[in-house]
Amino acid sequence: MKAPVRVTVTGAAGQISYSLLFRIAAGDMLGKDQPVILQMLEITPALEALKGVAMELDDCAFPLLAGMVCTDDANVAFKDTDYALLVGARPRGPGMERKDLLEANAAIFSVQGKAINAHASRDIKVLVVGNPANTNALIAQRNAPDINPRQFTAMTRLDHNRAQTQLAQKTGKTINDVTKMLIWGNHSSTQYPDIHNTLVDGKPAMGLIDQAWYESEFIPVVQQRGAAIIKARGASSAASAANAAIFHMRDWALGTPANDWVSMGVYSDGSYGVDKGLIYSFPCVCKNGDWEIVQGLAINDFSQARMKATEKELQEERDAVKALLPS
Ligand code: NAX
Repeated sequence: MKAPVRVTVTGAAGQISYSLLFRIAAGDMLGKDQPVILQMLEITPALEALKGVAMELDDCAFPLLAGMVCTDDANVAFKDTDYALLVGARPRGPGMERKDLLEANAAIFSVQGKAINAHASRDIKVLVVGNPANTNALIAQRNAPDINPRQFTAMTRLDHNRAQTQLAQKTGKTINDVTKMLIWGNHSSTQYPDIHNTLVDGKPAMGLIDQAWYESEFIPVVQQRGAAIIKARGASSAASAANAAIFHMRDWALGTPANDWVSMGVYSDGSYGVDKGLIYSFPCVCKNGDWEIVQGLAINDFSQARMKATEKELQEERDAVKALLPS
C-alpha cells in the first residue's frame, strides 16, 4: 500500500461534500491503492454538522481512510496538503449584487490562497468548485505567489459531462461513444459548449445533428442545466457536481484516456488568443500529474464569437475584484 496523501475539502459539511468526501475515501479519485487523510474545513457554526459527517465517514470503515482533521482554521486545513478541493463558497443572498457576491468570495478565497501558499505541499493540485469558480480560482492563485499558477484550476467538468450526455442521447449512442467534448470559458451561462471537434462513434458530431438543434437546444440546455436541476430538485446539483470533481482530479492526477481530452478551467497562457492569466476552460490532456492545453483546433467565426463573450465575462469578473488581487 502507498503512503497516505492529504486531501483538503472546504465546505465539508455542505451538500456537495456529503457525496464527495465518501467517494474520495472510497478510492474513486486517486485509486484503490491510495490511502488518504481528509482535512475538512468549515466555518465555525457548521463544525457540529461536520462532526456528524466525520462520524459517518468513520462508520463506513473505509480501508483507504488513514485519518481525518475537522477544523475551522484554514492554516490547519491546508497543512502539508497534496490535493485541495475548494467547495465552500458564499452563496448569493437576497438583494446581493453580482459585485457583492464576487467581493464576498474574494475575501474567502484570498484567505485560503494565502494559507495554501504558507502551508501546503509545493506540488499541491487545487480544484475550485465554489462559485464563481473561475474567478475564485484566480483569487486563490494570485494569493499564493510561491505556488506555480498552473496548480490552480476551476471546475467545468460538470458542464462537460452534461454536454456529453445530451449529445449521446440525441444521437442514440452511449456516453462511451462521445469523445473530444469541449467547454470553453467560464463556468456560468456564458460558457461555450463546442462540438465542432467532437466525435460520436468516431464520426464528426456536426455531421450527425443540425445547426438549429445545436444553437437553439443543445447550447442553452447545457448552459442552463444547473438552473433546470434546481427547478426540478429544489436544490442545486450535488452528487453530479461531486462526481465531476472526482473525475477532474482523477484525470489530472492519473491521466486522461488516449485519443480524448477533458475540459478544465486552467491558467491561460494566451492559447487561442485568450487573455493570459485568466482561469479559462480549455481542452486539456493530462499526463504524469500535469495538464497541457490541446493546440491547433480550428475555430470558426461562430465559435470565436462565443469564446470571446465568455472571456469578456471573466475579464469583467477579474476587474470587479481587482482591488483585492495582489499585483
Ligand atoms: P452548500 O451551501 O450545501 O455547502 C457549502 C458549505 O460551505 C456550507 O457548509 C458552508 O458552511 C461552507 N462554507 C462557506 N464559507 C466557507 C469558508 N469560508 N470556509 C469553509 N467552508 C465554508 O453548497 P453546495 O451545494 O455544497 O455547493 C458549494 C458550491 O459549489 C457553491 O458555491 C455552488 O454554487 C458551487 N457549485 C459549483 C459547480 C461547478 O460546476 N463548478 C456545480 C455545483 C455547484 O453549484
